[in-house]
Amino acid sequence: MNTLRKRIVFPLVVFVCVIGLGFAARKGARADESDKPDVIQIHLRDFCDPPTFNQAVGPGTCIGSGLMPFATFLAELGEEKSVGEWRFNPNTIHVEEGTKLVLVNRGGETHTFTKVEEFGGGFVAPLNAPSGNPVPAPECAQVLGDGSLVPQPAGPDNLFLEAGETEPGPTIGDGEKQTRFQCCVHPWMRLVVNHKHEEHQDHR
Ligand SMILES: [Cu+2]
Repeated sequence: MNTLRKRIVFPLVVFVCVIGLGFAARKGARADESDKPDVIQIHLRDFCDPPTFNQAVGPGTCIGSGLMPFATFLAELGEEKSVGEWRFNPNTIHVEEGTKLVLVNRGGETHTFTKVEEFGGGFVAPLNAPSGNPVPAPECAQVLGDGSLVPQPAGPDNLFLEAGETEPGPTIGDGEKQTRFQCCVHPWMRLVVNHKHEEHQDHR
């Protein structure tokens, strides 16, 4: 019995140890390549309450388990020019060129992740003025002759993420000091990407 156990257990222990060592070695090698992660997740967040949002804006506007009623959302927007629960998290990052962003919509609404030259309003007029962004960013919306706004088509620099969706985002390119991204629905949802390489050059 004892011998049988040795025959089975000992090789098993050796096998597990070898696998473990292999794992550790691979991890070490990866850590040596770069001490910075080259992929950063950006969470797109909101806290919309489905019944009140869907009643006010339209069916399907909000899904999930958020708890902020539409009236509270509007009240906070009016007072603060933003609603804290609606945000990109993080909202500022310092990264090396070549860093890939991965976008995760953790909220209940659709958000866009749009690269803009300058921050501005989005394509939902009723959210632009109260948030202090009366002029839409051209990357977000086209302004028609009658003043109405038309969303710009989706593309690699203008990603639309539905609730719960995860998508690969842009890769941070070179030659720029800073890149700005915003949501074209909720224009106070913003991300500033500072490029490390360029930053060092500035301080010389
Ligand atoms: Cu949004």
